[in-house]
Amino acid sequence: TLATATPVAAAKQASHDDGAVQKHEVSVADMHGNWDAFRFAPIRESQVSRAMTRRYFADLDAHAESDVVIVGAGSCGLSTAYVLARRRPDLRIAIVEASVSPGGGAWLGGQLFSAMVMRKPADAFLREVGVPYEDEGAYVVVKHAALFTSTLLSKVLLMPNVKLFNATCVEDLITRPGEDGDEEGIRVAGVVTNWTLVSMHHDDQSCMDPNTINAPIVISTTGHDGPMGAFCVKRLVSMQRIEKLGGMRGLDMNAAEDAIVKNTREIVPGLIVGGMELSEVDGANRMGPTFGAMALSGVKAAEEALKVFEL
Ligand code: AHZ
Repeated sequence: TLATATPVAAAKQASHDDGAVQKHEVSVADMHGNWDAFRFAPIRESQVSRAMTRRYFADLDAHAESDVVIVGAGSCGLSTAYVLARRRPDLRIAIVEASVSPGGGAWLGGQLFSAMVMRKPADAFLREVGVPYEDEGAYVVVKHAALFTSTLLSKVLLMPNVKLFNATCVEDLITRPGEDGDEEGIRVAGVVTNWTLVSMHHDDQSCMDPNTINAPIVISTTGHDGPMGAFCVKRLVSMQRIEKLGGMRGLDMNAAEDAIVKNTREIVPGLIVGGMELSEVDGANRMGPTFGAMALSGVKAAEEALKVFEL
């Protein structure tokens, strides 16, 4: 008929047919020695586009109102997400990561070396996540930092209550007036986001307005200062909510790791800060390539957020 000859009708027919093809499951073993007969299940290009865009826009829609936004998917942000999402599967958690690749600085142990060191008692976190290590007494060693990051990342991504928006950056905070007559104060009530490639071009393109996510709790783990790092605390300074940053101090592994975990806290109502972003607020030392404080700062940041939901 004329109707089935139109491109749209043909596309509908193709997607109907594909549904039938997908029901037949083969094993990899079935393919051995059978390559002449090999072919992929047929597909129409629009199906690929729709499979991605439908899910992405449904996720954007659902997470426009989130319970928690985690800014930055480095070792601290991913550890935070793991603990929070496991403890409270009912919370809707959005992770916003500026880079295409989540993981921050935790794909290598330090410099260009692959092993990752964690001082005890952070080995407890590795056991909980299921990352193997060698015990060296006061510290443990994961044979490749990428094993830590990929294992943690895969567990976080499998959780149904977590959505990672990568290649997306937080470019501002949503704020509300402070409570109970605190005229100077503010409460953080969510984040302003944009695709990172768009954020990078605000200077040479005309207005490309951002998106928003409302959430009662934002956990910022954007790392120490750098091109993108320490984003949320730098914004608190520019909006005159904190006077100035302490500035990250020199390297002292012993002082730095204890301080980062102990100081992980709600800096202004609605904004919890963890990981190396904190060193910029407090003027804490850096620790270099030892990652226990990042994992346990994440555990504490999650716990701080849980207090709010358990009120
Ligand atoms: O891309 C950043 C990285 O993946 C991301 N990020 C930064 N600004 C962002 C923004 N919006 C969205 N505006 C943003 N994402 O945040 C992530 C930070 O990860 P990281 O590994 O840099 O920080 P961390 O605190 O999780 O781990 C720090 C690891 C370090 S640094 C250090 C030292 O310098 O001595 N030692 C350790 C263990």
